[in-house]
Amino acid sequence: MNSAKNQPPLHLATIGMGSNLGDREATLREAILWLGEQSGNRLRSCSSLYETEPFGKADQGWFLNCVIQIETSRELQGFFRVLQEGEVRFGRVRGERWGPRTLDLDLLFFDDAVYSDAELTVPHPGVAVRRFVLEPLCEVAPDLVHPSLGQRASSLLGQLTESSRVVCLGRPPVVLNRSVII
Ligand code: A4P
Ligand code: MG
Repeated sequence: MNSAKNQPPLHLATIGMGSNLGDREATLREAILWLGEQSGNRLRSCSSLYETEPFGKADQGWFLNCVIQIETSRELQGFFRVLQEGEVRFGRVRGERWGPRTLDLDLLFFDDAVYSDAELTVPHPGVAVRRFVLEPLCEVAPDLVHPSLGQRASSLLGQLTESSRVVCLGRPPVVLNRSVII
């Protein structure tokens, strides 16, 4: 039997999810369940679904977005590889930048890591300027402090001037089983 002190340390990953192709809600739901089932991972929180106007490239369908948090014993790089695998698994076809996609998984935060290489930048550079990220983020973690800006998610949303339309649908893509969430 493992004692607590033999467990690898847990990290908290915050992920922005988006879809604007196919059965958007089913894709988000299945991807969330899959991420939570991967070894070392446990789903901790999940925002409502948000129907959002496309940002950056207007001539495409509206997105469904949400933000989830996963506790993980994986390190940053290993966790990011799982996200990339999830994008492939759920049918993401890489096309034009900011263009339509069945599933986009953006690693918004990983604890308070500040990191950048050719593949990965954390916090995600778009966090502070995107309403489709900040609204669901504030639902699950309004007090989360952006490690390089030093401001809470709720403050970033309060200061946001970006005004694309974001409609909360009032229901999450998955219902958390509270009995397994500490
Ligand atoms: N990458 C670096 N850091 C990260 C990170 N923290 N999380 C790299 C995820 N990926 C990261 O991403 C391009 C590269 O970013 C990858 O190779 C990865 O290694 P991509 O997903 O291939 O390309 P992309 O998504 O088309 O471009 P980009 O600039 O990442 O776009 P975003 O930021 O993902 O935005 N409007 C609404 N309403 N809702 C949306 O969800 N999404 C986008 C895409 C545009 N407009 C949107 C939405
Ligand atoms: Mg992306």
